[in-house]
Amino acid sequence: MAHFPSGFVWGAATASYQIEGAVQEGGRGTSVWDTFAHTPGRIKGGETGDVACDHYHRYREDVALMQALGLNAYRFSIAWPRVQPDGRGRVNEAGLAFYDRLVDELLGADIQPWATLFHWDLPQALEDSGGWLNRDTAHRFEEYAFLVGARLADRVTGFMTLNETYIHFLLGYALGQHAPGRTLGLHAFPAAHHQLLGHGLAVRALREAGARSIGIANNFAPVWPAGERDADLDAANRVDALHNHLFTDPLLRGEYPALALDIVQGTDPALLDVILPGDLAVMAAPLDFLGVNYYQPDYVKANPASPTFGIELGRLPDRDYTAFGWPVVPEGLTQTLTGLKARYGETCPPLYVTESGCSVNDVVDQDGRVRDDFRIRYHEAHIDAVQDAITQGAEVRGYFAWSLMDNFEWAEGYSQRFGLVHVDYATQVRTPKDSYRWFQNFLRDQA
Ligand code: IFM
Repeated sequence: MAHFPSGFVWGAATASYQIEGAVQEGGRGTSVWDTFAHTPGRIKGGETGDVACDHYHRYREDVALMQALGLNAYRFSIAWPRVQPDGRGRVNEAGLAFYDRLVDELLGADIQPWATLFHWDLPQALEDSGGWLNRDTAHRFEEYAFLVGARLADRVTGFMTLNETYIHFLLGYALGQHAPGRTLGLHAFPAAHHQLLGHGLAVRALREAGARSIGIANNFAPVWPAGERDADLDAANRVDALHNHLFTDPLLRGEYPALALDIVQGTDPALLDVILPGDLAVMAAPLDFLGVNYYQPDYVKANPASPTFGIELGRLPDRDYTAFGWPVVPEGLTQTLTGLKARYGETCPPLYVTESGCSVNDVVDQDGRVRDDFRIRYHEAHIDAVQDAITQGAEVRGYFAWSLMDNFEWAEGYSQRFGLVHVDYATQVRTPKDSYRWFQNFLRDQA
C-alpha cells in the first residue's frame, strides 16, 4: 500500500454514550439517549448504554490498546450531561476531571486527543425545553463549548463541534429512529438550523478559550440516481441538497443551498422564519479543518408513495454488503473528498476522514482470534481511496477508523460490531481482532 506523508494522522474514533457506561456516576445528568434507550420498543433487544464498554472505568486499558496498535490520535466525544448535568449553568467538576484524566492518559501514550463536543447525547433538561428545535440550545452549546475549551484547549489537538448534524436531524428529529425520537419530517428544519448556529457559536467560544484547531465532523455521501428517469435525477439532486449541501454550505459558503431552501419552503414557508439576520455569518466562522464521516453512497429512486419525502433508497448491485446491510463502496470516499474540494475550492479547509468503518458479525474463535478479513479489506480499500483523493488534489490529513472497539450502535443496540477490538459485553474482555493486527502492521510500515 501507498506511503502517506509523515505527520498524517492515524486514529480511531468512539463516542461517549456508545462506550462510557457509568451513566449514573460522577454526577452525570440524564441525556436524551438514557431516556430513549429506556423507552420500551426503541432499541433492538431493549438494550441501553448503561454499561456499554465500561470505558469510564477502563479508559487506561483502552488507551494502552491504542498505544500498542500504534495510533497517533484518538477521536472521542465529551458527554455534555457529564459536564453540565442540566445543560446549563452548574458545572460538574467530576465530569470535567474524567476528561482531564483521559486526555492526560492519551498524551502520556503519545496519542493526540481529538475531542467532539456533541455526539448526540443532549442533556435531557434541554430536550425538555425543546432540544435543538429551540434556538436557546445553540446558546447553551456555546456556553458549554467555552467551558470545555477553557479546561482542555491547552492539551486537545483538534476540537470538533458536532457529529453528523444531518444524521441527528434526520434520525432524531425527522424520522424518530434515534433520540429524542421526534417524527417531524421536514418540519424538523429548526433542528438543522440551530445545530448549525450552535456550531458557529461554539467555534467562536472555543477560539476565545484558546483552542488551536477547530472543525466539525459531518456525514457525507455521494448521491447516485438509481435510474435515468428525470424523476430519479431530480430525487438525487434533492437528497444531495439535504444530505450534503444543507449542512456544509452555510459553514463554507455562508449561505443555504437554494434547492434545500425551496424544499423546506415547499413544506411550510414559516419554517424559514427561524433564520434570523446574522445567523449565516455566525455559522460561517472560519474552520481549521472539515471532518468527513463516510460509510456509503445514497442510491436514490423517486417513489411518490414513499413516506420519506417521496424518495426511496435503492440497493446498489454487485457490491459486498456489511452486516448492517451497507454496501462497501470505497470509490465513494474518493468522490466525496475530491467533490468537497471541487465544490468549495479555496474555502475548503484541510480534510480529515473522521469516521470510516464497517460492521461484521464477528466471533471469537476457539483459539482466541477474531478473523475479520472483511474489515481488513474494508479499511485497506478505504485507505487506498484516501490516497487516490490526495493524488487527485484533495488535501486529506488523517484517517480515523470507526471504531476503536465494538460498542452500543444506537437503535441497533449491541448487534452491530464495528470495532478493531472485540468487546465481550458480559465480561468486558477486550480482544484485538485480526484487523487490529493488520492496522498495527500497516502503521509500522508507515513509520
Ligand atoms: O456508530 C455510528 C456513529 O455514532 C456515527 N457515525 C456512524 C456510526 C456507525 O453507524
